[in-house]
Amino acid sequence: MKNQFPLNKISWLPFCLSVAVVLFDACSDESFWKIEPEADFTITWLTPDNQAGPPPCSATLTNTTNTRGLVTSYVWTVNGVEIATSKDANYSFIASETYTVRLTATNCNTSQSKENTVTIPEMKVSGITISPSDDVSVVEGKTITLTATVTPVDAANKTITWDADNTGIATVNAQTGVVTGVSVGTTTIRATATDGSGVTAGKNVTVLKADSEVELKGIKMVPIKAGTFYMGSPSSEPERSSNEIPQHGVALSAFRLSAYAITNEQYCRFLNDRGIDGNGQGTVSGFSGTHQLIYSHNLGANYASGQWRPQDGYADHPVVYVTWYGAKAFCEWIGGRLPTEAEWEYACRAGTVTPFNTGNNLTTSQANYDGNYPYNRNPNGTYLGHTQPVGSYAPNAWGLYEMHGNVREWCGDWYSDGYGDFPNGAVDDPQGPDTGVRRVVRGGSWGSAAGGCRSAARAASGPDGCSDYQGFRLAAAPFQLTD
Ligand SMILES: [Ca+2]
Repeated sequence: MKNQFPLNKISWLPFCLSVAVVLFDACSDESFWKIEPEADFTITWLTPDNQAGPPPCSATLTNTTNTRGLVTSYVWTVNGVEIATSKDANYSFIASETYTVRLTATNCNTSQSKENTVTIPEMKVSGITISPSDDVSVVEGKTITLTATVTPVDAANKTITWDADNTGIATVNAQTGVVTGVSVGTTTIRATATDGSGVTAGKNVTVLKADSEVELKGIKMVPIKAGTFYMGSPSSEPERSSNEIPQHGVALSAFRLSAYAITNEQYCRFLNDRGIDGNGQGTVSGFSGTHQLIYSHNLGANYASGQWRPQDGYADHPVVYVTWYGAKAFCEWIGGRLPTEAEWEYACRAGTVTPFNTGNNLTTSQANYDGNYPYNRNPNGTYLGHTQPVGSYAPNAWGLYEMHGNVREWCGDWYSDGYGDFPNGAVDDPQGPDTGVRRVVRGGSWGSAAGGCRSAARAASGPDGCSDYQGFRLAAAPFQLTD
């Protein structure tokens, strides 16, 4: 084409200015600013599987816009709110919802945008913890409630469902976690999250046979759970004694305790099995020589014709005239031991903190003691003057009978006016003093005033001592399937 601009002096100046503008203002030339093909970006999730996870979920937003053209600015928005003006960006999505992520690239007066939607899923359960944390046992026909705690606490759906591995052994309510023992055995009870996370946790539950699996060679034993309590009496307790202080915290391991005091019939089985003759003497482990175990008595056991027999009509009464040595020897013969003083008080209280496990008073319809001496100016009751059959009175909350009254009961510990060498703080499984003269007896008897039957009331007797108001009950290790 012929040049239409004459190269004269007049036309040179505007021409040069025009060239200068073209050279230094890229926006005037489409070939510079065109962004091809379009604004674009990728999202990289900072999760192990590079998938959008539960909140907070972080991502790197990487700009992939074709930058062949000259881009003058980038603007990132999430749900319309600007989050960055850099080429690339990072963002943390903090809610379970759908977000719109938008990148706008601008050159001069032209903008191009790219939009992506991302959905952040709900926070799911990542762990389940079942309590109680220890292995659990339940007696046939009885129930125990399991509870499940899920993590994280922010999980959108914390609902779990329960199921049992073997419903012939135990069933469980799918919603409440209440387990019912069906038949003897062990099965796994599971808690499973219902949010699709697949998280599950299991707990072994052992079902015990009612009144027989937990028993020890024919003696009904009550499983006592591990726990803590305050031993001794508070200063506000009427008729308390100075040997019940200081009140102190005690933590105990699980054990078993016989539901009743050992009876004449049970004790005679031991005497005859051991071949103890009419002098009532025998050996006791840990002590040299022979010791008096028992004396014949008209409320207890009698020796005649080469056999020990309960007094007629007293087979199911607590054995009496039994010494501490005799009580210890029986417990070892049958595979158990005497309770410690702390175990005895813990079991007597059965979770109560009142003077009696019946509350603030003990009536003679609740226990066998001398009703002429009621507690704390309450009305008089009856006085029966001798033992009653075991199980004559209602049990405490843990199923133990006649912890108060009937016969007072030997414990394994030596007695001291304080609680031995107990520190002021809480103590674990205390065993009492290392040495002493007398052994602890607890719970009062048919001959006691009500105040002497209190849960905290302490008495003592020489290990050779015996009387018609003194017996014992059996303690043993926690239930094991190998028993
Ligand atoms: Ca008793």
